[in-house]
Amino acid sequence: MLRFLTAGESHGQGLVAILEGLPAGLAIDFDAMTAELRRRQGGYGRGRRMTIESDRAEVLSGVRRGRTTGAPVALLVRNKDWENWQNTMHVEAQAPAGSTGANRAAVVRPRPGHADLAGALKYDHDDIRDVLERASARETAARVAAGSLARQLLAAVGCEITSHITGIGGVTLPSGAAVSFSAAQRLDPDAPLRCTDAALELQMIAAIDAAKEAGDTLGGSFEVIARQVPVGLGSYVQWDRKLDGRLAQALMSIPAIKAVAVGDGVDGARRPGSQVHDEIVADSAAAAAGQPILARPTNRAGGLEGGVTNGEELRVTGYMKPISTLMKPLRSVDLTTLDEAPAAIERSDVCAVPAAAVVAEAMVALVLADALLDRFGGDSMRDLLARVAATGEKVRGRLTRRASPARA
Ligand code: EPS
Repeated sequence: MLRFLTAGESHGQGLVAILEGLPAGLAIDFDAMTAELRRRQGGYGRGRRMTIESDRAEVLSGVRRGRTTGAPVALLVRNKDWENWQNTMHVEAQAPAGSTGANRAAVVRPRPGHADLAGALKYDHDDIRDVLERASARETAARVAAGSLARQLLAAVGCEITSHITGIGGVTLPSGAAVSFSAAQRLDPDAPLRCTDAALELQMIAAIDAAKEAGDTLGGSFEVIARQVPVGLGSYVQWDRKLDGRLAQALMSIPAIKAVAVGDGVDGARRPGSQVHDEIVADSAAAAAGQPILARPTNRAGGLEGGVTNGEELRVTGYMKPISTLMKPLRSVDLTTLDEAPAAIERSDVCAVPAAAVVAEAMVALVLADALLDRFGGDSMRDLLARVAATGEKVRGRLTRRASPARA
C-alpha cells in the first residue's frame, strides 16, 4: 500500500508530505521532482504569488545515497512568502521578536465558492484566515512532490503520465477530438496553456485576459493520459477496489474540481452501446509476427473496464470550476456585523487550470502506484520488477497464438 498525508498552510513556513509504502531501492531523481513543482507553478492566468515562490522539495527521510530505503519519505516545500507573513501566521501565542511582515486584520467576509463560510462555521473560527490558509490550493505543491516519487516508481515499470488542457471557460476542444499521448507529451512545459490546438490556445488566452479585465475568473478542463499501464490494476470484486472510483476520488479531492470523466465519460451516456464499447478484434498481422493477437480499435472506455485496467491508455478528464476569489467580489455577509458586504479579496489567480492538470497527473500517479503495489507487492524494487515482468510474460503468452492450443 502506498499512502500519503500532507500538512502546511499557504502562508505558513512550508508544506509537508509523508509518503509511505515505496519499495526499497528506487533511485530518486531529485531534479525531476523540482521540474514537476515548477510545472505546477506555471500556466497563463497565475497570480503574483508564483513570481515569489520557486518551489523545491527537500527530502528529509526515507532516502539514502539516492535510493529509497523502504522507510516513509518525508518531504518539505518551504514557502518563500513566509518572510512576509510571520506577524500574521506565527505559531507562538505572541509573534517572536524579529518576526517580519504585516500583522493583517482578520478576514470576516467569506468568499462564495471557497471553504471560507462552511469552514468558519464548522471549526468555529472568527478569523476566516484559519480556514483559507489550509483550504488554499497551495497545498497541492506537497501532492506534486509526493506524486513525483510515485511517477518515478511507475516509470520503473515503463508507465508514463502526461496531460493537456481541453477547455478554458467556454473555449473547448471539440468533443470527441482524440489527442494522442505523444501529442500531449510533446507540448512545451512552458507553453502558456499546454493545449494541443495552437489557435484554440490563443482564444483561451484571450478569454483569460477578458476575465481578468472584468475582475472575474475562469475554470476549464484537462485530460490526464497514462500509457503502458499494466493490465489488471484495480478490481471489480469490491466497490472500494474499483480503480475508476479511486481515480475519481483522487481527482475530485483537488481544490475546485467538480467533475471527473473516465474515457468518453458523459458523452457515452448520449450514445447507444454500439457506439460506446470498444470492440475486441484479432490482429492477424500481430499474430503472424508472433505478437499478442488482441487489439482494440478504439479506446472510448479510457483504459478501464469493470474498474480494472485493460492495457489500453488510461484517460481521465477533470473539470475545474472558476477560482472563488474575484477581484470584483460577489455579495457576502460580514460575519462580525452580519451586514451585507462584498466578499474578501485575497491575492489569487485568474485561472489555474494548467496547474490543476499537473496536480491531477500527480494524483493519478499516486493512485496508479498504489494499485501497482496492491497487485504485485514486493518490498524491494527487485521483487516488484520481477513480479511485473513475470505477470506481463504470462499475459502475453496467453494472447499469443501458438501451434498447440493456448490453454492446455
Ligand atoms: C497557490 C494557489 C492559490 C493562490 C496561492 C498560491 O491558492 P488559493 O486556493 O488560496 O487561491 O492564491 O497564492 C496565494 C495565496 C498568494 O498569496 O498569492 C499555489 O498553488 O501555490
